[in-house]
Amino acid sequence: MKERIKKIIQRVSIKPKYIRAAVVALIAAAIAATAYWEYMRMPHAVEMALRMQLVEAAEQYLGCMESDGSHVQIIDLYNSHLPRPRGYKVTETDSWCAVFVSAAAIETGMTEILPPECSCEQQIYLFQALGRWEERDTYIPQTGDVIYYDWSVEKSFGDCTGWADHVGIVVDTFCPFIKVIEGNYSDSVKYRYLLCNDLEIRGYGLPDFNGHIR
Ligand SMILES: [Ca+2]
Repeated sequence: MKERIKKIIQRVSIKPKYIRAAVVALIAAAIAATAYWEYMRMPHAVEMALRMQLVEAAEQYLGCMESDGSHVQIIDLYNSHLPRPRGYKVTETDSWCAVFVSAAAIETGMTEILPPECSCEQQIYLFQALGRWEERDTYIPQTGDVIYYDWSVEKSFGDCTGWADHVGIVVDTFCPFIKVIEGNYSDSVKYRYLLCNDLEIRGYGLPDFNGHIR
C-alpha cells in the first residue's frame, strides 16, 4: 500500500521544468493583461488629448482684446467657416464670446461636436439638438466642456434656466473651483475662476469627444 502511494505521488509530482514553464506563462499573462489594460485606457487618453487640444486652441488667443484690434483675428476665423451659421457675418463690434468658443472648434476641426454659432442661445439649441446639453448647474464640468452663464439670474436656489448671456470653455475643474477661458470677457480673452454650481451658471454644452474619435 505504502509503495503504491509513493508511486502515485511520484507520478503527479511536478517536475522543476514544468514549474519554470508555469512561472514564465504567468509572467507572460501578466504582461499581456497589463498591455490590454493600457490599450483599453487608450480611448480615454485620446479623449483627454482632444479636450486639451480645444482648450489650447482657445488659450493661444489669451490677451487678445478689442482695444488694439487683436480680437479681429478670432472673428475673421469664425467668418471664414462656411456656410456661416444662419448666414450671418459677424462684425468687429458684435459680442464675440460664442464666436470665440466657435473659433476654437473651427481651428481644431471639431465643429461637428461643438457647433459654431455667434449667439449663446442658438448654440444651446444646437447642443440640445445633438443631445449634448446639460441643464443641471450642479454638473461638475470637465476640460473642454462649454459653460454658459446667465448674468441676470435671480439670486435664489434652484436650477438656472434663464437667457444665456455669455459662454466660455472649461480649462479645468479643481473642486470647488472651475477655471474657464472666455472671449469678450471685459472686451478681451481672459481666464475666469468661479465656484462649481455658481448661481450664474446656466448650463453646459458637452462636446462628444469620444464621438469625434470614432
Ligand atoms: Ca441650468
